[in-house]
Amino acid sequence: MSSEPLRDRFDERGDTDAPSLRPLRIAFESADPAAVAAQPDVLAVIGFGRAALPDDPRCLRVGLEPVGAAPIEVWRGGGPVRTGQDGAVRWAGDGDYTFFSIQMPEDAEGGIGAAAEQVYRWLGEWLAQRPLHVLRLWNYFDAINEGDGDAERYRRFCTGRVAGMQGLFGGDYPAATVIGRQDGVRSLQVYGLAARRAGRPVENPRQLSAWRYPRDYGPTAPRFARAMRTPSGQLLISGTAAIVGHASRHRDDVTAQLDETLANLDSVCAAAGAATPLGDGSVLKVYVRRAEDAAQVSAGVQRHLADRGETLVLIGEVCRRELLVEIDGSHG
Ligand code: 3EB
Repeated sequence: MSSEPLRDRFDERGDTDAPSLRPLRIAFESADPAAVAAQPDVLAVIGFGRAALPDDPRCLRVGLEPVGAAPIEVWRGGGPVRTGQDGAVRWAGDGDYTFFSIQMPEDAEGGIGAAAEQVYRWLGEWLAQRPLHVLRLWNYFDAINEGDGDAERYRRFCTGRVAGMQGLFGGDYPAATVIGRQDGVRSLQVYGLAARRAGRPVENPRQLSAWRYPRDYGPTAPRFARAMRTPSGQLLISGTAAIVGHASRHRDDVTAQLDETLANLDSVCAAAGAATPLGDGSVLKVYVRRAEDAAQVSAGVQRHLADRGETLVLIGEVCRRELLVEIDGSHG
């Protein structure tokens, strides 16, 4: 057990008029995870599929299969980084930014809903002790579309998440991703980025805000912002798919879904007032439901980015069965 020094606790709370933080550096790197984790400015090393990672609060293996050789995702702060574990929460922070993660096995009783509730309750308790503002959350679990109607695992996850969140974020939800793994491991993985100052949530004018989704999509609407502008001006973009308004578009047509997804990404960048279009300075994760779509989707994304930016393609299941592709990432 460890905790932040008092100096950090009494640091100013998020104040958008105050000078901004330095940007977090996010990149995909092809390097030995242990060597990277040993570098003093590294906040997070995220590996995918069968990656072997050191047992360290900065390191997290996500059981999503990469397409082709998988790089690691590396976050670098201003260093030096301190690490610790408080109960179920593992963290690494440099005073400006904190990477945190929680993994929770789904026990037989409550399953995914109870796991989500518990994880978000723990997260809330941990945050209550710290002057941190959550900017971004990722949620990964197995078999997201299993179960019919309101019994679908994603819908049960959404209900448990809201129960556990309680008043956690007020109305300013972090940007988020929820993607299903295909690894058969019944364990919920939640990780995120918090900062010493608050960010500014951004909505997408092409999409209904998720917390306003109608009942058709489940008893508990998901609560997340379409993107978060960080205190340094970077844009952290939520999982984005071929949804316009609240409706899924282009059923059974992965090419058209990709184009709609890219239009949504461009739209959220514009809404955030991004200085440059998607491309330079973009680091994107592309989730495809079917491995056979990977090459075509990857090529389509590269074309849209004019071969700039960095992309990683992963096999992942989107929370609505008809959706074949989703993209998240950072810009700037
Ligand atoms: C969507 O736009 C697609 O439940 O937190 C994307 C990002 C999606 C986050 C969440 C769900 C979530 O509704 C799915």
